[in-house]
Amino acid sequence: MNLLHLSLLLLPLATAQSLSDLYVSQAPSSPRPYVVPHYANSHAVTIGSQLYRFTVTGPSSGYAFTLMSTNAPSSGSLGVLPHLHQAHYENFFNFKGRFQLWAQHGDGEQHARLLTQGDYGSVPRNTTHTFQILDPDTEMVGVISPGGFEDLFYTLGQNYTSATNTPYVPQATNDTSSSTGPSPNDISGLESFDVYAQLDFAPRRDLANGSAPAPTTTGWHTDAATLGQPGEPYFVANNYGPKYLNSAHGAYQIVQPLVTNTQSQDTNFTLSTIIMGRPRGGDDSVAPTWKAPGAAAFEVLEGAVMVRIGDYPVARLEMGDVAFIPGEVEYQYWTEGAYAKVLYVSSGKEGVDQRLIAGGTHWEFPTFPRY
Ligand code: KMP
Ligand code: CU
Repeated sequence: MNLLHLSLLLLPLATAQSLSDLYVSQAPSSPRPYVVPHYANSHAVTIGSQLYRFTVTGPSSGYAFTLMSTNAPSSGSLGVLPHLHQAHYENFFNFKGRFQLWAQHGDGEQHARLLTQGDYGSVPRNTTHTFQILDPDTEMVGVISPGGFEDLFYTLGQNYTSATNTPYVPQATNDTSSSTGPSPNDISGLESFDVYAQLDFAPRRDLANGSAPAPTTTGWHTDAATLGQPGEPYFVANNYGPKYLNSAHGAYQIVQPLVTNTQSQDTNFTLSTIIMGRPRGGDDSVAPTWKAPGAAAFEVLEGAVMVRIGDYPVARLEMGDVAFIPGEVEYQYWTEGAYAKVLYVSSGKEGVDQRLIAGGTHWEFPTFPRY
């Protein structure tokens, strides 16, 4: 056999991508397909008792968005002093546990909600906000657009790695009164990181049934929610938001938009949850192939999700695992279980969520039909 024949034989082996190349323990330094398992060290830093991990970063997404999580014990004080961002849109999603979120509305009133698992709070640019962690095993998932805001946390925090991948470090706290984040003086010096301290904001404590002000028509965890006006903060309780059923791609999918291009305006991203059922076609069925100009990512919230990205082999993601898909890369996703749910974020206007909504119908339930 001559050299040419030998190299033709070896070529497929040399270019085949392996699952171990897809799986990373931290976000890469430039966009490429990857999967980060839940609680991977992923550039983790601690700020006081809070542990921050960054599964999608500015560099890994081409500065489209940051996807991060904050694991922390309950605290008797605010997780950070009140502040706003002029350039970044912040999204607070409750992955588990409980936290409270405050945001200043343009109507002059301060809005506060107690968020439990699956609840969402939207904090557009120039909106004063703060939060407090309230349960022992709480995980906030943050989506921040555009990407790159994590530089703030790298600067404020202490680098952290763990051999056990514990969610956060168990530590006795005898000082429950101190704020975890920067002091009033220090937070006022963070404007170069797009943090503008708003120390006159006094978080209200008069919540009733998890909400302040008291609801007029749309109660928290009692009535259907709508998304907010552009530029205004709003909250969507788990499964109380708008829903669309799509059955055009071999499986039932229920999309619940949390942010559409109407809300994100020129920060230009969309955020949704997607519930999916098992493909209906049995063995013959092939999950649809998606491709979009913008980067996308999803984090598994419930069940297990199979994903094939580009030329990589199929990966199986469980709760808390994150997949990142660069723009213009083909991918497929489906579940082998009966019911799975993901938090899906897309840069631009042509994400899978928007396409499933466009091809779907209004729907009232977080469950799909029986047949
Ligand atoms: C100091 C800060 C911020 C902070 C923590 C600090 C900040 C900010 C957030 C934040 C936390 C979780 C999220 C999203 C944002 O935390 O500005 O999911 O926005 O110690 O300035
Ligand atoms: Cu903030």
